[in-house]
Amino acid sequence: MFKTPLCDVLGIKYPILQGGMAWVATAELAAAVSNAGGLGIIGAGNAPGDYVRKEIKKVKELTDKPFGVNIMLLSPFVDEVIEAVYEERVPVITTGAGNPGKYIARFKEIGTKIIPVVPAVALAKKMEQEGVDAVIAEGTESGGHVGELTTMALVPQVVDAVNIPVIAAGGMADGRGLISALALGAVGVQMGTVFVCASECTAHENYKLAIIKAGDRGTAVTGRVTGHPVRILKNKLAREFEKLEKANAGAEEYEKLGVGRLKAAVVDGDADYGSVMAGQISGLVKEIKPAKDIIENIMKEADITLEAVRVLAKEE
Ligand code: TUI
Repeated sequence: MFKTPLCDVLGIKYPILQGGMAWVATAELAAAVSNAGGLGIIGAGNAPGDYVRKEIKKVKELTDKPFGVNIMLLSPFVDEVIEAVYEERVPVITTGAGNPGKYIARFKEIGTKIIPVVPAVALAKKMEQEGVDAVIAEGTESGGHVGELTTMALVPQVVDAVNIPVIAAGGMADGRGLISALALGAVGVQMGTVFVCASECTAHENYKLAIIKAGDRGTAVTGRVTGHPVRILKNKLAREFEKLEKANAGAEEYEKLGVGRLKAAVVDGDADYGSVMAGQISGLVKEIKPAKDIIENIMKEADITLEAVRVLAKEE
């Protein structure tokens, strides 16, 4: 098993971050991933500051390893979440769905590592200028809120554009994915979908089973017209979104259809009319197992893949 420079930057054993998925990435999952040698991340999503503070305290009880909090910048509670994360001296912050520029200086003062998700080169360069520690280049293969570029196209372009560590995300769930990310110049990966199916993940079993049942064409991107495109598993809700699209509906109608749907999927297990956010790699996720097994399998397979690539690319 190997490590990369990212492991030293974050104080972790393996170069694997767990995506900070709203409702899904609770303290239990984050602690399990951190205890297994990756970086577990609590997803603040749209939760209020007090909820996030409690989750942070819970993680601190469950692990003595580094962990992170993902701040979803579209949240109405973003300022109180920032406050909670600051006061609790969370070691690593990732951000999603926007530009975290105005928060960076304050976190740098206290040594918090700040790692924004970027969907394009321009934002990556801007973030580097503002002093972030690394960026996560997330391709459109991801679940949830997505950009336009694929991981394959985005990661090497971001790697060439910045001089800070780049973490690849989107479309990876195993050791082959990890090695391909390193080949593109990334120093690690962030994976989400595969960790939904960790035993320690508190998401409803129906959510996990829907991912396990999904094949390669099992996801669709909804709500492009709203400016917040979201990848979910194809289900009855996805078909309703599709109808809105065909009817040229306005952003308000998407909003109305989507409100509360992620919680319905994750907490109540409504896999039909819930928003089952998941990535295109869902077809590769076949079982529910402990986070430690997921991570160790990825690392073992990565070693095997490296060797296989060497054999395949042997000089004549
Ligand atoms: O954030 C995510 N994935 C998410 S957030 C989320 S909660 C949500 N629910 C409904 C609608 C919207 C959000 C579910 N999944 N991934 C990271 C990510 N960030 N993907 C894309 C971006 C992004 C997009 C634009 C980051 C920055 C950005 O910049 C805009 C700007 O201001 O420059």
